[in-house]
Amino acid sequence: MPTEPQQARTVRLILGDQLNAGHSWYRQVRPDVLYVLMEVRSETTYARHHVQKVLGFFAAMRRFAEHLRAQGHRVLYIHLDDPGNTGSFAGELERVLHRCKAAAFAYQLPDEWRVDEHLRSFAERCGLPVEVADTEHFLTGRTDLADMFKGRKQYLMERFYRVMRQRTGLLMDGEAPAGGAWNFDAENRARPAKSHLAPPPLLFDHDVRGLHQMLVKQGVATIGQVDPAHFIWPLDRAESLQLLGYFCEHLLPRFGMYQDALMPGQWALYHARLSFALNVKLLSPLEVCRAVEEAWRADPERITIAQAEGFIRQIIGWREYMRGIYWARMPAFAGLNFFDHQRPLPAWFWTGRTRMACLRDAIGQSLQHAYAHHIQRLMVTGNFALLAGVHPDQVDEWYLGIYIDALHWVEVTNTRGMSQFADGGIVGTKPYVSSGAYIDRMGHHCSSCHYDVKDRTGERACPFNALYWHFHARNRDRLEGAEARPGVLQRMGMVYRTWDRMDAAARAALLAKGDALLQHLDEL
Ligand code: FAD
Ligand code: DLZ
Ligand code: SF4
Repeated sequence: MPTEPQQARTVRLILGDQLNAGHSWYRQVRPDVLYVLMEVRSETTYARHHVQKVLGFFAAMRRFAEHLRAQGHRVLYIHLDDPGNTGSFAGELERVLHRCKAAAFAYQLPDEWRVDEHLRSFAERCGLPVEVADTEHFLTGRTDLADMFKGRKQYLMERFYRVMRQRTGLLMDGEAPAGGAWNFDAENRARPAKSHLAPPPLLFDHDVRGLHQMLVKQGVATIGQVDPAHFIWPLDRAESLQLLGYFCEHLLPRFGMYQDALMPGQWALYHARLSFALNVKLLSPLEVCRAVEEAWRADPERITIAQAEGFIRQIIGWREYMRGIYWARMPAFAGLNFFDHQRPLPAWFWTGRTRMACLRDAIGQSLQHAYAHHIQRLMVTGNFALLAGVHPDQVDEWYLGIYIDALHWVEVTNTRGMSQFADGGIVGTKPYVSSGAYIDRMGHHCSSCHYDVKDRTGERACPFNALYWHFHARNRDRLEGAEARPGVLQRMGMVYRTWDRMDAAARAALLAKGDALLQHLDEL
């Protein structure tokens, strides 16, 4: 332990994703309370994280500790390389409580099931009175979604979202949705011209070389690249607010319109890149949505309702909804494998070395920046992994490690649920899969790809094409059969009608091509 023993009546633990300066804990400076933040080995090893993710968490935690100290709070910060660091939350807590002769222990509800279990079991055996506080971050409680849909088969996101709009008053004109509709998705999702250039992403410029050296010295195994002299992610609240301001000013005007676009080399397009700041709670979801609503109300000509609504839906809709699914369905959710997929992830997911231009770009930038935008995650990497029949454990492992914003509650629900349909239709009503035509329609990778997006079975045929049909053919029983939910069945009908109308030779050629691709996934 780094400092002299500090006696404290109460020890309050702050986890790495609980950097919420607005929490009621900090309203009063209390000399009898010691706040503890800890860098521990268990958190650097539960997934093979991107190096920028570990740097981002540790650097933001360190800044938060400084912020609390500057406010007059007593803070103990445990570094990963402190002598005797036991490497786990429970191990360090035991030492701290003992050294401080603490009379009580408090923590905020963790967002991850794994950490929740770990701390609950520690709390039960620590022999002290324990207080568990809310994080005061989310707009819904852990069980709100489950309560709302009690007795129903499906959790309908659109219904949940409307309730959230009413509850928060966001984009509401009295009882009615602003602009006369709840959802303006139909106006979104355009393809930019090939020459279109989005404003450059706002990058910070932190020198985290000392921290990086420490990780290397400690042998923390990571993936991805970093320039530690110029670390780009926001590390405190002021920077997070700056990123939010930049988004509202420069990106929001076209956010919805180009939300699904895929542009070679433009790694963030009109996306906010606020997920890290939100997930570690440097920003609150409500303040982000309010800023966006304010920007729209101030200049509705430049920022149309479709842009603001499209963005706010992601946060008070999808983000809260995924959290609700997580707490309704964990721990079983993390083991679901509806299609019984068993293949390993192609090795090039870890290097980006593939001839498929869309995947090379999405994976390459993920390794370079610890970030890909939603449609790359869903319709490029996720789409490919699902069509290729990769085991969802391997898909989850990749997504949980590679993104700076990856925390289990929002990673597993998006990956196993929305993207891999391994939940059989809890999150979505049909698998998010597409052939190459969709990727071509939404962007400009295909024209410079080794493969031909228009070809389905030739030597250079775009692999997405045959794999798309192979996926539907091999999973027909599951998708149409008794196991499938009614909503799934309805939505799959059109695909199977098209398949059935193809002549037998075309179907056979697609299946043969699909088989061949599946046998050589590593060579694509
Ligand atoms: P923007 O596109 O600008 O959206 C704004 C905000 O909306 C995001 O910051 C995020 O907080 C929220 N949001 C948007 N879509 C979702 C969604 N589907 N679920 C939850 N919140 C959403 N998001 C994570 O935060 N962590 C993850 O580990 C994660 N893993 C994903 C894995 C897969 C396979 C997929 C398909 C999506 C995943 N997402 C995850 C959701 C989404 O892709 C990211 O939140 C988004 O790309 C973050 O970038 P951004 O801040 O620029 O988002
Ligand atoms: C992601 C992460 C990492 C890499 N390291 C730490 C850490 O050392 N200490 C810590 O408190 N939190 C860390 N985190 C975040 C946690 O793994 C975890 O995801 C959340 O705290 C769960 O709510
Ligand atoms: Fe991706 Fe296929 Fe287009 Fe190549 S041709 S960029 S693999 S969709």
